[in-house]
Amino acid sequence: MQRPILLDQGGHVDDLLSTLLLWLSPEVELQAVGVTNAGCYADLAYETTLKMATYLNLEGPEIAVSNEEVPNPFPVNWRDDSVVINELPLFEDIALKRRYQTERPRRSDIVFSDCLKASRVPVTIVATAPLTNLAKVFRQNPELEAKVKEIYIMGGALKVDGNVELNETDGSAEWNTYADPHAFKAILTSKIPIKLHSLDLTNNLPVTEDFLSRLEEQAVKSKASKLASRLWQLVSGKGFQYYFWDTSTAAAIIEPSLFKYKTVKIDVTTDGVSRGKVSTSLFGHKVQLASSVEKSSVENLILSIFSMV
Ligand SMILES: [Ca+2]
Repeated sequence: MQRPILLDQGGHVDDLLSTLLLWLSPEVELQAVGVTNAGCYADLAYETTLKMATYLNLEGPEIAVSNEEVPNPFPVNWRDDSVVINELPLFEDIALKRRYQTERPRRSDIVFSDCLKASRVPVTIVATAPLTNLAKVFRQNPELEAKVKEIYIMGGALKVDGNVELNETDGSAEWNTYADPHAFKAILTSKIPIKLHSLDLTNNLPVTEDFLSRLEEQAVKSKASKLASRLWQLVSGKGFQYYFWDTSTAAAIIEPSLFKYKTVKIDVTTDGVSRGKVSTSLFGHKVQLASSVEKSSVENLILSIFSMV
């Protein structure tokens, strides 16, 4: 049986491609996708998500949106990428196609709650964005924690530097945990089992030229590969190193055996210049921290899933 999945994603290239991986994977049933105001403008990234589905003739999950601003918003230049992503020339192909989901979107937290309430089996949640919406779901419906099998979170930096470089911070936090540290803390203190995919691991997973040229080779015969290639090209090679942050987290859900985990106790700093910093703590909360993976196996899995369509 396919494993039911809910995904809350942050609208940037990495998030959009993770959505696609989970959507295309025969191993899982993607039931709902939330688009949140993380590294994007949620309305635009919502539209892009629909365009991807229309372009590839996909069917399946309800796409929801949350327009709520996260407490510590992402940089404007990242969010501005939403415009370019949404205007990808390749989407001009979809003008005459039947649009995916034409009605107005429902709010992410409502859709997630409905899915959890309706599910007869425990559901896996994936968050490649700040946990604002998911924390809201369980604040309003704590009984739904019992319906969650586990949550995979892309976020945090434990033994490595963070990636938030702002004057008012000390550089120890990763963007997803920084954007809403209180929401991260709320999930951490819940009963939901957590698998954490932090920068400690993803720093070893850069999106390389070699990988992109393999993807481009299979793009001749595969529309999903072509779309993925165009999206990664938008963000790679501009003096900025892109990583398989969210896409490797999606790979872990599709093929759990690729990753090794170790149990650690962690906590998060919620206020001050280190807000969003995740550290090990003797009295912290137990999580499974993704600790190792063969880079080539992640790349091969991603290439094989995109090659299917
Ligand atoms: Ca993300």
